Amino acid sequence: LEDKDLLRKQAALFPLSKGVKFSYGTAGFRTDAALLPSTVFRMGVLAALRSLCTKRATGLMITASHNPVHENGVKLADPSGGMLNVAWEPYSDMLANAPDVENFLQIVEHIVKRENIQSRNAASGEVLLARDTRPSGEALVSAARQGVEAVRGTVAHDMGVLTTPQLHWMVRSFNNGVPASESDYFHQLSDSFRMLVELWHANTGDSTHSEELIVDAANGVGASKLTRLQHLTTSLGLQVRNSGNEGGGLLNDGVGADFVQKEKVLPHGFQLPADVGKRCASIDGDADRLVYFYIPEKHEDGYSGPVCTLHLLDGDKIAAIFGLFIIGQLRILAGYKSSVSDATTAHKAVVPGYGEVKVAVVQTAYANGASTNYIKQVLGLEVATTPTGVKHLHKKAEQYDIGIYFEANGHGTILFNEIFSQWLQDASVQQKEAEHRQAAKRLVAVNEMVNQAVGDALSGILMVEVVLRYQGWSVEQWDSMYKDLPSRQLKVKVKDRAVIITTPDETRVASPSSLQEAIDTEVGKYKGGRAFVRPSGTEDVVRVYAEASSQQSADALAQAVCVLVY
Ligand code: NG1
Ligand code: ZN
Repeated sequence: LEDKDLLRKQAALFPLSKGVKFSYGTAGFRTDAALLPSTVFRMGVLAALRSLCTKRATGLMITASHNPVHENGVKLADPSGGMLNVAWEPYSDMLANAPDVENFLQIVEHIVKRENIQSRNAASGEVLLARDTRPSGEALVSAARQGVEAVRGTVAHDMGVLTTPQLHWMVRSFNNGVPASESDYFHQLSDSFRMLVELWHANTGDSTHSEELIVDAANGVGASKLTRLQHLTTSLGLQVRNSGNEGGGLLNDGVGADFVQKEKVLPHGFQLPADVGKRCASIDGDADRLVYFYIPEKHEDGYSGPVCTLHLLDGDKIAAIFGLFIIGQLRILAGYKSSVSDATTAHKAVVPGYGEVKVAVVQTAYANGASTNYIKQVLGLEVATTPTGVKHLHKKAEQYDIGIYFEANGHGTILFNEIFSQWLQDASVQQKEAEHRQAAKRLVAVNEMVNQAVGDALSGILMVEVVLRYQGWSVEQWDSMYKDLPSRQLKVKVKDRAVIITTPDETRVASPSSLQEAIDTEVGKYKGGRAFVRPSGTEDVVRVYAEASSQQSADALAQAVCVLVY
């Protein structure tokens, strides 16, 4: 590196907090905001090095997603707009934990050598910075900026307060040489939404607006962004609650997608009986997760455990309705009469002029078993499974012409591969039949609208709303695509969660093997039972997941497995 003295001087301003061990984990560093300045400064340095190495812009986001407001975190975006390349994760751990400045400099040197990073004089590295609405964010962005600019030859651009997916989108667009401002983001989403709505009108002649969607914005950054999106998309009826405005509630406190998905209870700001039957959604603190829910008219499940007042439509159900739409459009292109598959027609979409379009839904072990069955058996789509963490799902989804990926918690998107997306563009003008051109146009618009960099609650909402209109479905009708198997997710605090090592697909414990044997014995006691445990990558806990044929059994199985872990 050209200017070691500059780096030494700046690094000395950010001494490591004592007694904390940092780990990049599933999705970046997260902890109490007060402990983070040194980590964020150092990640600024790493983002700069990654940019110099790839000769493209990278991104750095200050957020702790669904975690409490006093916490914060930092995650890096790779030049593609996706998560930081996993090969670089060990560098982030090494840098974050370097005990002193000299040690830190040695690690920087090591990275520079190993990655063959050439020192440059002109500004050749660029890092885009952003933060969510946490009060600690401003100071941390400043630490990040100082880190970036302590590496000679790189500049930082502060993009202000954004959702995580907006920053990833910007990095991707910036590197692709297309318009990349926040207003470009909103226009791209709303223009393609409008296009999809117009193509729907053209089909049905229907111009009625469905009932408005009520969104719980987790008192976070998504609230103001949704409002802005709404101004641009007049036909999207939207009501934002939990917007985090002054005098309102706290970020992620009894609100938001994580709370709703895990606890399955109503977030603050939603009431019985006023909200019964309404179509509702929750996003998380940095707006990269989305779940839908509604309060049913009456309860059929007679179970009197913890009060379950809402019906949840999680990431699995979002993946299912997206899969339904995609396969429907492909079937039109393939020349099938009906867009819905039935027993007599093959599920495969072989499109004249392209060949077989490879489509898959990518899930993790947390996907509800009923969703996997539905996607395979009813939609006829391939289901691929990866370990937890968007970086794994994203990578897998990239292997298909269209890869739909979702974690049960609502993080996911739809990826189109470049060759297929080019073919669709051509097909949207060149296909002979108007019906075929329209189907291609719809898929082109979906490709534009749905964030290609990372899961995005805003583009996810637009997509769900479009598909519901095409299907003519209410939220209840969507919910009835399949019935979730009763499940329970719990977490256990243990002395050292690293003791538990799982198989690569995370469905079994590899070590200690006695634990897996004991889990097997418990699972064997329940009809249709399934359970697994894994150490969390973002919290100091071991997660326990169980499914069974009744809610009571799922609860009991999860409890029993917790006892084994403890
Ligand atoms: P961990 O803590 O590793 O389980 C959680 C979520 C992931 C992912 C990350 C990042 C579950 C079971 N796990 O990871 O899916 O979203 O946080 O936010 O929901
Ligand atoms: Zn998030």
